[in-house]
Amino acid sequence: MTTDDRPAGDPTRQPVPASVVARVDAADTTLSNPKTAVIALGGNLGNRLEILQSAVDALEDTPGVRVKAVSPVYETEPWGVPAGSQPNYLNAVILVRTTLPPDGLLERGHAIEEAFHRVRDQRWGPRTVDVDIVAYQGVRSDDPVLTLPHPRAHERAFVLVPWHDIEPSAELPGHGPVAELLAAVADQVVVRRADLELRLPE
Ligand code: PH2
Ligand code: MG
Ligand code: MG
Repeated sequence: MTTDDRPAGDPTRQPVPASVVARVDAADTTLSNPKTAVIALGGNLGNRLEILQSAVDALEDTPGVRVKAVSPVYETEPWGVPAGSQPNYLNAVILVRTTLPPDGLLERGHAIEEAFHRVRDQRWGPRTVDVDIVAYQGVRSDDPVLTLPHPRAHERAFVLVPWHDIEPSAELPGHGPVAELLAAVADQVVVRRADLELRLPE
């Protein structure tokens, strides 16, 4: 990059410190090098479909995020909690291309959850919307704030089934092809709701 766009004789021309040049160059590289991320959406309170669609739209409205694919919508039995203790979920998976780093994408997901008054008073409690980063390119990280890929994605039909619909060749880093993981979750109840559809934003 150039350090200053003013001509050489211009008295207002300033040298730009090398550290600043390096930072701007790094940002340039990220901007021209978007990554693919897989995001799982789910909710079991309120107008579930409308809220999922609003979450999709809010992600699309995020600078540096483009929604590339939305899966069919599934009605799913709550996983990880006693049967009958919570309403059923609607779940879907979307693919995005993004220039945001994983933590930036996570932050945006949390902001969307907050916009829908998601309450976090109980682990796996009922919620209006949950925005989970399932995978971010091939990244593997055991950071407890954002573990990648999502540590429970491989055992959840409500993630694997819709993901497989929109990316049949998908691989879950560390676990292998999604198509092969499906067999192990075949006992979980996920029902495709052909009458409910998410729109891919324009
Ligand atoms: N999310 C959970 C816990 N259990 N069950 C279903 N069916 N769908 C979910 O999205 C879900 C869940 C925690 O994030
Ligand atoms: Mg979750
Ligand atoms: Mg979550």
